[in-house]
Amino acid sequence: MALMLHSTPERGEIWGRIFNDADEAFFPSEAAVTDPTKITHIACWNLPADLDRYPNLATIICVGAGADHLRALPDGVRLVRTDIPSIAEMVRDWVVMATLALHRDMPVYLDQATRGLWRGVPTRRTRSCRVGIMGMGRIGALAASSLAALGFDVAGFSRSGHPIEGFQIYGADDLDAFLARTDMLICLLPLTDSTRHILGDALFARLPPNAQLVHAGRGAHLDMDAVQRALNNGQLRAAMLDVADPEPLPADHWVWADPRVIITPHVAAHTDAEEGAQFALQVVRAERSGMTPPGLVDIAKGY
Ligand code: NDP
Ligand code: OXD
Repeated sequence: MALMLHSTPERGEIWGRIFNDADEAFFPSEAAVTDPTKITHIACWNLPADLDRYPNLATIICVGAGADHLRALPDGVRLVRTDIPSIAEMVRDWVVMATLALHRDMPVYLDQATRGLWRGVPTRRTRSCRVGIMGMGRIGALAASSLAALGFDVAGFSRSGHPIEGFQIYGADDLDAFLARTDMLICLLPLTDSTRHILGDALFARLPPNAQLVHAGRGAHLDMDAVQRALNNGQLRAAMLDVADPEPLPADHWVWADPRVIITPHVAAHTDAEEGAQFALQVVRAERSGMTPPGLVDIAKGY
């Protein structure tokens, strides 16, 4: 087995050291591969241009936690997403920051700051805010615990509705009930055929008026025009987004000028190079011993 990394030279150097220490075959770039038949694993965010070059390719390892953009692979090639604690922890941190920022009216204060306006709005306790997390996987469950520890009234929504101790979990059939009790909607879903554009008019209309949106999933979960409509008709009070449609967001997009939206440029998490390499090593070794690799994507489910 041999792994090729399709990334930056800096990451190639770090991965090279870790694979070398572990005595596993490693190529830091496409240019370093002289015999493509050796390559069984490719680790990347975006696929190399010509996968046909690698006739013995068995597994693509996405270096991020969401692998939606890599699902169309040649028959028989497996897809693994990087499932490491630091990614989940970084997104959890961003979500806690965003939830507190909206709960404590930061969009209002950031806007007032541009006009030198010193004026307070009423402050509410966290326990009066019903948080609803769409996507109670690795990241959603971690965010739920942290927000609950801050006093927020947290519930979750997942495809299966499988129970998570300490939280009321709504399943796919209970979306209406979940939305009706949600003042602060947090989206941490994977992007699949069933979740594309889920954050649209129909969903916003089922939230209580003046709800708020925190979104760190994928840009294509959003119908951006519907977000603007919901802000204008009072369905949404404010939103904090880490992802957008499209990315990068054009400089003349309405979002930049709207004080009700705070946006960061898809930075909730970055994959630590060392942890990413250690994870890829685990994948290679699990597959060599005939075990299911960690982070294996179920292509039929879409995540
Ligand atoms: P997981 O696969 O661990 O969890 C996904 C969750 O979503 C599960 O609870 C799953 O339900 C639920 N789900 C999937 N489809 C549906 C659906 N149609 N309806 C309702 N619930 C659904 O993913 P992670 O927690 O690791 O990551 C979630 C996403 O976060 C990633 O896919 C990526 O898009 C995004 N992300 C963003 C980052 C950023 O920097 N902004 C960084 C990392 C990730 P069930 O439990 O029943 O399977
Ligand atoms: C990821 C991301 O999926 O950075 O890890 O979005």
